[in-house]
Amino acid sequence: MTLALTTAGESHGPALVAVVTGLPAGLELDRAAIDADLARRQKGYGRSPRQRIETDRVEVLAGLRHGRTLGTPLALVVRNRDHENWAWGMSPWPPEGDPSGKGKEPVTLPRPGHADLAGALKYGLADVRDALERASARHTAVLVAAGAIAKALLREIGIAVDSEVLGEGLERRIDEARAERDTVGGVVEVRARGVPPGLGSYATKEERLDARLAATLMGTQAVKGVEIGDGFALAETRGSKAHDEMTRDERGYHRETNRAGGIEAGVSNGEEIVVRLAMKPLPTLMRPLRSADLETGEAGEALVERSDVAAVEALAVVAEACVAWELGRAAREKFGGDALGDFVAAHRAYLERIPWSPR
Ligand code: EPS
Repeated sequence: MTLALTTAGESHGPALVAVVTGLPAGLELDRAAIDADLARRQKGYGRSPRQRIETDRVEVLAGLRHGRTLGTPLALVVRNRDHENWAWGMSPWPPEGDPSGKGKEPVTLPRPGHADLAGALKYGLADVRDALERASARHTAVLVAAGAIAKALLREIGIAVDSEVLGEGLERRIDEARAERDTVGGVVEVRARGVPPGLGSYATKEERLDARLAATLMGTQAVKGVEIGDGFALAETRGSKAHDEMTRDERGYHRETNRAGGIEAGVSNGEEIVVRLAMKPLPTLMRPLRSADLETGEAGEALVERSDVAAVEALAVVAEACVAWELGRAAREKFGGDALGDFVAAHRAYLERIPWSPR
């Protein structure tokens, strides 16, 4: 038994969609809680004016009855309100009538740092828009909706996931970058509390929890680095100072330090899971970088579009959702169950067997 997620949707198309499979029956979903995470993702300093157009809300088309999961595929939709401004340009079917609105003209000057060039070459596209629309981080809205559902599942077994942006002076950095028509990135940290030892497995790379977290986070737009626990700093540390000594009391095993970030050998060890990720500055610049035209080959300046100066606070919400999703998936693998009660009971029985309890 595992969770699976399939998504579709373009940034200025009609909607973003997701199909979630592998949820137990009987999980209560709170629409307001999902929408609250969608709203958190839209906020943050330095976001594009696009966020004044969108008010993201989840719609459920299948798999839910009276707020409880049926144990069947759950179909989610988040509409793109901006689509009405792109109705001709992003029409799924051949558009009718004269060209109007946005997206009429083909984009032929690829932006360094975006999917534009690689996408156009790979798929044989004459209009870069056919690549950038799906590559856009707009897609993360529906990942946040799926993550909010994973958080509801994890809450049933006492696991909580949260996130923050690390570092000082983000607003000042954003103001300075905006004034110079530039963009910034940043570092995000995600923590998960209450994760029991034993999620993930050292048996294969595919099962290793650290590898899975790294993959889901690296798979998120603009992420260029991921570390678990002390990560890169461990390379400079002696073994005697790099590992987390164990103690055991009436509540079971515990560590005073957590340099491993809660994962050893690809398996959660009962300490807090700590993951950090580095986001590159966004590639759509108001003072564009050098490029060359796909059609004519002539030198030019890359596409300039409305964009965010920074989206690092949004990335924190997305990363939190991705970590929750992956932990939810690992928990489904370990505890199984068709009914929510089976899942919760398997978790309880496991905690009765092992010398560990949440702190
Ligand atoms: C994005 C470009 C901008 C962002 C977008 C991601 O879109 P637009 O060109 O419509 O202003 O606003 O992010 C979102 C719409 C969102 O909801 O996060 C990109 O190129 O990745």
